[in-house]
Amino acid sequence: MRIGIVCYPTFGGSGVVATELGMALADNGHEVHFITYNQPVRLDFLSHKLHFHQVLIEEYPLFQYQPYELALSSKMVEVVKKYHLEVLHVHYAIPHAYAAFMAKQMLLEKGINVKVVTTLHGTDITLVGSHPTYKTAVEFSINHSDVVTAVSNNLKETTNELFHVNKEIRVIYNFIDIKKYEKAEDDDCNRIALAKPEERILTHISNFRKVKRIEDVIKVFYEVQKEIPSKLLLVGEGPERVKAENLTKKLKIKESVYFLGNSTEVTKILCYSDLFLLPSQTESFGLAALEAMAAKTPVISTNTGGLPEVNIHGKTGFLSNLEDVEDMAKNAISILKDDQTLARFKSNAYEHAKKFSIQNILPVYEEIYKSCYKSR
Ligand code: GMT
Repeated sequence: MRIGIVCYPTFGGSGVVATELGMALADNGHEVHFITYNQPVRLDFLSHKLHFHQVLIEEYPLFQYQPYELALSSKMVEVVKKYHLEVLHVHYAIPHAYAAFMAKQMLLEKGINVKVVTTLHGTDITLVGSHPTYKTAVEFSINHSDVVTAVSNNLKETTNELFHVNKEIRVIYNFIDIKKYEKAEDDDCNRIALAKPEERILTHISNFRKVKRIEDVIKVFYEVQKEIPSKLLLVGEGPERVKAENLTKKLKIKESVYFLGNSTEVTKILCYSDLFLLPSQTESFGLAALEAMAAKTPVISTNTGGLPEVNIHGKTGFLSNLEDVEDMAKNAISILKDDQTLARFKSNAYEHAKKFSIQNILPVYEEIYKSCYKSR
């Protein structure tokens, strides 16, 4: 099929999922067209099956805010017409679902019936989408999508609680390509550069926004390193980074914490890791936790949002109440304290991650696209 994918091209989970999905669809013989303002960070190659169309914004002094939705919907119309796309799959409702609705209307006027699939990712519903500023338009665009999917049962329930949704939301879990993690382990998993052999490595990866509670990551690590020699790797960039750095200075653990910035080499970093920390205020799914598990890294997380659907308490890691740093630290120590326990959790995490393999998820999206195509 010929599919357009609209997403944020950044390191955020929704962009990563959209990009990995697009690449897997192209591998499976579909023609995929990414439509966004930059080449997605994980899109490392283009081919005759994998295209990228940049949405350019014309700056004009009258505009205090540049009208991205207008430029995006015009680009969608152009690409659908030129490449005869059958489906537009938009990731993250704001403003992609709204722009897709506009594109669809413009195309209908020309006798072209493109179908719109909207995937809800989390903050487009929980933190941003339900805000009165956006709520009306988000609800409208969800209700006018041909198919709506959510990345966890929890996100589906939350969407139904916060909005008047008049259609069934299908839950399709996020996924990983397990082979990439196996390859990283074979290739370059050389942890010696980061920690001494007797030290454990704890990792956190995120966009360093408030919702991630980076200070809790540092506080948990602070408790752990008192009992177990260890290092903390912090991957990502964002507004909370400076606060995090200051806290490491205050707690006098600066030398044991490495801020690695944004990275496209997440699989390599994860293969060094013994434990992943995700104490978020909420996560619709927690793709970073799943990626960690695919790299045989157990997870200490909160029990908020969709996290209990990904991290299984006592098996792949542990879940704690929000802000309960003490419990998280206690659980972390219980996993890291001896090699046997750590090996058991690592193996459980990996086995559980396999259930979210792209091989299981891709056919579900393909079936949705096909049903859209048939109903044109
Ligand atoms: O976590 C973020 O702030 C980024 C955000 C995004 O839209 O890229 O992530 C959301 O979508 C991911 C992919 O579906 C989920 O794994 C994350 O849990 C979700 N983030 C939140 O719900 C806070």
